[in-house]
Amino acid sequence: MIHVLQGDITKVTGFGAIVNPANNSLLGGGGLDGMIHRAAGPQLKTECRRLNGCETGDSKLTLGYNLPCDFIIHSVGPVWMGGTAGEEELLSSCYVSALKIALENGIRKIAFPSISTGEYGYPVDKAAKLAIATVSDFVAENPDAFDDISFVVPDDLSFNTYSEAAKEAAPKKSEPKKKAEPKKKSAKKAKEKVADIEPGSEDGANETGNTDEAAENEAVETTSMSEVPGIELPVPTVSPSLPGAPYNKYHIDWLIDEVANGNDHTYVCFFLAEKTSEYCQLSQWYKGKTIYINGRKYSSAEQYMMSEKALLFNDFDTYSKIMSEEDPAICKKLGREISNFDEAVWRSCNREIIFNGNIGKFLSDKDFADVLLSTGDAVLIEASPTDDIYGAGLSKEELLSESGELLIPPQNWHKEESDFQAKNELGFVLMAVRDWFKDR
Ligand code: AR6
Repeated sequence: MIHVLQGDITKVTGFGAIVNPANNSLLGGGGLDGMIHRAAGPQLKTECRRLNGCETGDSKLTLGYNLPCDFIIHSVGPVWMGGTAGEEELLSSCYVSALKIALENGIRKIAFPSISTGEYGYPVDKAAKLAIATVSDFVAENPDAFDDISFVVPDDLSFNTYSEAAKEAAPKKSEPKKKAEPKKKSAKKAKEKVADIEPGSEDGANETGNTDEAAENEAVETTSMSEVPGIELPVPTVSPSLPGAPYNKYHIDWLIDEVANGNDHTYVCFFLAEKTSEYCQLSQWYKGKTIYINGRKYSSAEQYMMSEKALLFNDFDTYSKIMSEEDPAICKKLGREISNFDEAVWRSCNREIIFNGNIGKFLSDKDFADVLLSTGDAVLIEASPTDDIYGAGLSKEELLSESGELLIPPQNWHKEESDFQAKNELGFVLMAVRDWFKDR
């Protein structure tokens, strides 16, 4: 379960998340932080800008972008001041907060660096003992939550120091088992990981592991086989890309080509907070009349979307919480807590789900449909300065006047890989929904 590897953490494969030893701004820096930002690409900084920094001892989550992992957990360690400024509590809190985030997001394999022992000057031997003890305690309290927690360190000295600390912390064979016996499902998973996974081995990394833990998992496997409940639904894999599907008709490249080819368009910008505009009804968070889809009632398109997101990953507990929650902001938050969540699967399905939800929304209520149809052939741009959404890849300055009013496009549309958010998924999908209504 707990391993120490020697190598470059930006290159390890097989982990759901790596941890970045960041600073309070979360906007990148020197050391490993800088390396992680360079390897992940500029979209990481764009996402980090929206996080409003991070307190020392705390952690925040982003996507992994070009790194081989799905997520990055950014954790801000303390600067070593001699040990009397609460450094121990703060460093321990980095590991706990990072593991909590992993737990909440169903991330089962995490690679940690040695937080604070570079630029921040924390002595490696003290940091290693504390890191291993903190992680071991957290794992003991959450025995089913993780498959692999590895410390990835670059040099011999830290490899030996962490390996020694891991050996000292490992339970002796004669000690009684601390762990409550887990349910069969997780016991099986644990065994698979022990048998199959050698993170970092492609990079020729050294590895040392807690083999008592492996023996314990084997034992649990054989004793709890008979507790298997009924069927288990498969978690979906990425669905095929369907370029002909109606919801894929409009996208940023289409818009850029239209402008380049001189095809004229008018534009409608919408966002929820602009209550004086009837277009605020196009927002997913708008709560108007009840929406009916397949015999179920929803109070907003967001509630439909988040409930489908939970169903996609067979998380029925979160599904029922979302279905009994009227506040779209809380629905969205619950949607971030779905277990077994896989970003790539979600990205491959969410346009279809937004499309279906909005067909349902506009079929449920004529006022909604009239507002959508009143936009004619305009290009629809979701632009919500209060949520940092600036439409199809616009910067804040391009979309907001100095007095805070929305400016009407077109400006320079930026590609997805630019520094600006360039998705406008809702705007483009709503255009496809509008086509569907027009064709009826
Ligand atoms: N893989 C694994 N570990 C590495 C790698 C690598 N590729 N490269 C370095 N390390 P540091 P801090 C080790 O300084 O002390 C930044 O400017 C390195 O040997 O990156 O928490 C931030 O923006 C060291 O043991 O992080 C902050 O301002 C450990 O990673 C500040 O540094 C952490 O070194 C954070 O300082």
